[in-house]
Amino acid sequence: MSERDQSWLALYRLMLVTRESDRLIGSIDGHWHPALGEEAVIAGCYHGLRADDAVAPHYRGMLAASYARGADLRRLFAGLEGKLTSYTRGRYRADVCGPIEFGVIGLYSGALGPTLEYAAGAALAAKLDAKGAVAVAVFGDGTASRGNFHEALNLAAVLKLPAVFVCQNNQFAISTAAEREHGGTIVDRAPGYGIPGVSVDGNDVVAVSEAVQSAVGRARAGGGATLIEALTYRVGGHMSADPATYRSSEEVQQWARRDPIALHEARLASQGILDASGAQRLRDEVAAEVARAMAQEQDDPMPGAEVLGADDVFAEA
Ligand SMILES: Cc1ncc(C[n+]2csc(CCOP(=O)(O)OP(=O)(O)O)c2C)c(N)n1
Repeated sequence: MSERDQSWLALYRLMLVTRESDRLIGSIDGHWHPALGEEAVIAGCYHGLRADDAVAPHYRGMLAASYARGADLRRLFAGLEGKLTSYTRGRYRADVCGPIEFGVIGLYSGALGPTLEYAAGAALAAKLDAKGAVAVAVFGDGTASRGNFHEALNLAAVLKLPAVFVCQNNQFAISTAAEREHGGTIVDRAPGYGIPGVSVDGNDVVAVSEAVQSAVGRARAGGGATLIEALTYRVGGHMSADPATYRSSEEVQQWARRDPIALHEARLASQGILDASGAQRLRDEVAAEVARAMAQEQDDPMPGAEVLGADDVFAEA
């Protein structure tokens, strides 16, 4: 199988893990933030990076990003419930904070925006290290209206940092539609910083992956930062318990018809890479993997007071 075909299959699998985890968690947790319809942006951003690259994922997709970086699904699920077996030993939520040992930067304060600046900092560290590592920051369209966006992109442009900024534009910030969030488009801001801006179909996983990989290659080669806007749509609610009555069902249906997983399945089939029965096999395999991880985590213990009060949350100076 060619390298391209392997990569397309890996993208497909990652989208399936994202959706199946979402489905299972969302069925028991009304506060979960599902990424239904946005899987192509998530898979396309985190596939194909180096182990020494840093990522600062959008919170909607944090768990899948952590998985893509090599984190264990059972331990990630344990992090949703504050279990001892989670990466932070029950001391931070895995839905907003991925494991730093896999180069995943989290929303440590819970505020949206600072992760763009953390990513710029990681890119500066990578530049000083001079080993070709990059930082990829992914953020929502609502987050792009925060001042952090400007500060991070300005710094990355001025210092020619190896950074890739990807707007996971799902066209909503909770109940506020994109046209009431910001004027113009996100990508049109790139020339203002003197960096390239790339607009991509966020429901086409191959298009997203190619755009990210091209920007990553440019950053590795010393070419500096890129801003990518991946336009998609949040088919689910802001949270799994959100009925999302602030938009028409016609609009939702229109986007649901461009389902990123179905689109990629059709491509894999038409290129002779994976037929319908192969796709079903992979779906079953992923569903079993996700269900097994969730079942195993249910038996994991909670941390005791000695763990919750421990001071190993600080790095050695
Ligand atoms: C600084 C800050 N303001 C407000 C919030 C509350 N909040 C949580 S999610 C969210 C919507 C963010 O929209 P967007 O960046 O487009 O991401 P999406 O939820 O659409 O994926 C808001 C306002 C927050 N976490 N941080």
